[in-house]
Amino acid sequence: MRHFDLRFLLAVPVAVLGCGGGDGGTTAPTLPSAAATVEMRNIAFRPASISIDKGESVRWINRDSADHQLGQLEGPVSGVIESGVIGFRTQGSVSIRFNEAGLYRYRCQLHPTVMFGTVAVSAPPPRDTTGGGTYSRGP
Ligand SMILES: [Cu+2]
Repeated sequence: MRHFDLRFLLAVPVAVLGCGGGDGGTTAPTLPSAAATVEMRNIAFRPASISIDKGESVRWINRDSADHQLGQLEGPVSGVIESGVIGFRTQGSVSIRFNEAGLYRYRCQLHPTVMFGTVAVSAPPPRDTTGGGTYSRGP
């Protein structure tokens, strides 16, 4: 499985990440557990729309009988997902972490007119720092 951090993805040339070619390195990357999984089935993303919290990851896995490839990502942080072809024979998968809240649209590069979806990334509610919900006014 390949993993992309969206912020990192945009900070470096995507071509460099795109030709990594697997996790053959000596240090295994620690991947955050995916908050949501999107299956690719019957030339569609299922579910086509998902919601996660900011900082969480989405994992796309190919359970189809055709190859797919994540392409353009449109949203608060836009970019090209160099997922490469996500092969169905190996049930390939790609994971992306979303560090900015907002609505992202994406599509399959191989089936761009029929295969698309959205990821809604919500920011966590502000933490209550008043200590139990009480507060005091200043003078
Ligand atoms: Cu596709």
